[in-house]
Amino acid sequence: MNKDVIIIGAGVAGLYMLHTLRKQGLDVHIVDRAAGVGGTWYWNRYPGCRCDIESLDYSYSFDEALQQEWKWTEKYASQPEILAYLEHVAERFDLHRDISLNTSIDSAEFVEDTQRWRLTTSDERILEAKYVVMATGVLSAPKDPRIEGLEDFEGHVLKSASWPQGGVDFTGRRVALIGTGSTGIQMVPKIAEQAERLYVLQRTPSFSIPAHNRPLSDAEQSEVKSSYADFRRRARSSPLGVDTKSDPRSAVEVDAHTRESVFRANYDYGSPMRFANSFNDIVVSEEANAHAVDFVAERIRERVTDQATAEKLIPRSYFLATRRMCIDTDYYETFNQPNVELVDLLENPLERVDATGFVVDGEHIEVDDIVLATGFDAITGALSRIDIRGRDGRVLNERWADYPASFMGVMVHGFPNMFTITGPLSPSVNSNMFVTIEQHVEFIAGLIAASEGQGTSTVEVSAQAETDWCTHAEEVSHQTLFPRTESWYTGANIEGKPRVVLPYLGGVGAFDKLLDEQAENHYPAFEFA
Ligand code: N01
Repeated sequence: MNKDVIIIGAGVAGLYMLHTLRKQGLDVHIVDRAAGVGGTWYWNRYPGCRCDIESLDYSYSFDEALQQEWKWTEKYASQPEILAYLEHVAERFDLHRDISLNTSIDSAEFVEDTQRWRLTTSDERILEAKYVVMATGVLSAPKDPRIEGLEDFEGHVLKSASWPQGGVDFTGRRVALIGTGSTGIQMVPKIAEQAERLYVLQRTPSFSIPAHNRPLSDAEQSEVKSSYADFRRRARSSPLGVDTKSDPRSAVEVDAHTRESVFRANYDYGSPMRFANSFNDIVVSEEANAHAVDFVAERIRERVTDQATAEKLIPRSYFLATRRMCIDTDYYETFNQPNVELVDLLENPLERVDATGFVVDGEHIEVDDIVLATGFDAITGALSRIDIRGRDGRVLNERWADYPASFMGVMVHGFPNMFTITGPLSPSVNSNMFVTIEQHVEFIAGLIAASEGQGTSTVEVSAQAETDWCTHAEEVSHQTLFPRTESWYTGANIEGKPRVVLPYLGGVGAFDKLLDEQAENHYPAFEFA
């Protein structure tokens, strides 16, 4: 196969990239290791899986007819509904004819002689293209949790990010669930509905607030759709890519009554982004953050009957919202059920798994199934699993061994004609991903058009522009509490990964302006050769 552009990944990013570049008259093809389109939403089909960004926000804005015609059923869409939406998009824009599924890329090499990329699939086929776009996802490389004895377990080991297609029936089964991030928190109530006994093995607790998920009325949808373009514009110029206003006041400066009522209103609305933006200093001031922590801790105590369990469920080792804040449906209440038990691994670490169960504090507990909700090697993980070699044999994994340098998450110096969608140091996971994916896709399409318009062989970000961006992203992150938290945002969940705040924290709106400035000024950060 020899193409103008090969895109790796048929998720939200890859599908829009294909559609956009095809409209520019380019010969484009997507490869994806999955058997269907949808990316993250193809793989993550575990019980309770749904989005934590509201449906009317979490969708493409690029096509007016699409956004008018598609009807969401709930405030927060479930995984099957989002997958159906992405499948609809692939059909509607006739994308399938340029997608190869069940195709995994092992390596990608920039060949100096031809100035083209040479990709090798896992079944040793060669694909070539002038440009390659990595639409490989930010939460698509599951972490290996390295649990002693897991390979000896004779029951089922189920992984959230590769859940069996037909679902799993836990009726009458004893289940151990490991991991209490967004994924674990969504699964716990669902598994507890069926399981005879559910052990929730928690190392670090999460902050979670009720989602208050509900059906979306026709009237609500019509209201947004009556001026959808304006709604999208506001989202794109907002800090997090959603059309919500943040309170301009400091949590420390308002009086206690005001503080409580602002927190209460956002908590009752049920949106982690709104709650984390209750005041302008929640993620920059320790004191402001402590007020938010106190408010949520009190709610956890109200929701859990057994107060010893409640105390274990309250996070104490990091600042609220510097790890992804969760939303839930009855997560804490599930611990009031007699068939559910919290196992606090901070108090008593998981000693090992064996053929029939797990051992904690010297006690062996028998289970039939182990569910892993242990997270991802985020943002750089999917790229590091491909052997990527750029100019002069530069290896991306070596380049990123100490620091994941990138210009705005879109390109790495030394890797000409290779683009990354929502790569490191772009807003990515700290935003509404649909918005920041659209930003990047449109920017890359413009850059490729500029390159093709000039008849150049390669386009590459300059070393200086990349260094300047990394410095800026670091400076911004150090104005916040994020670098002081151990999380997947900072690479701390993966052994040996450099500690860097991976998402850019300067805001989606500011980021959009900077991308526009590049385009308006003929891409000063890039060298065309
Ligand atoms: O992963 P996580 P996730 N032994 O990394 C624990 C998005 N998402 O899949 O922190 C025991 O947050 C680990 O404990 P610790 C969203 O952006 C969104 O839940 O390492 N425990 C932690 O508790 C989210 O943030 C939605 O101490 C081990 C958990 O596993 C991101 O995906 C839904 C362990 C991993 O939590 C990732 O969420 C789902 C071990 N060896 C996901 N290794 C929505 O939109 C890890 N853990 C709602």
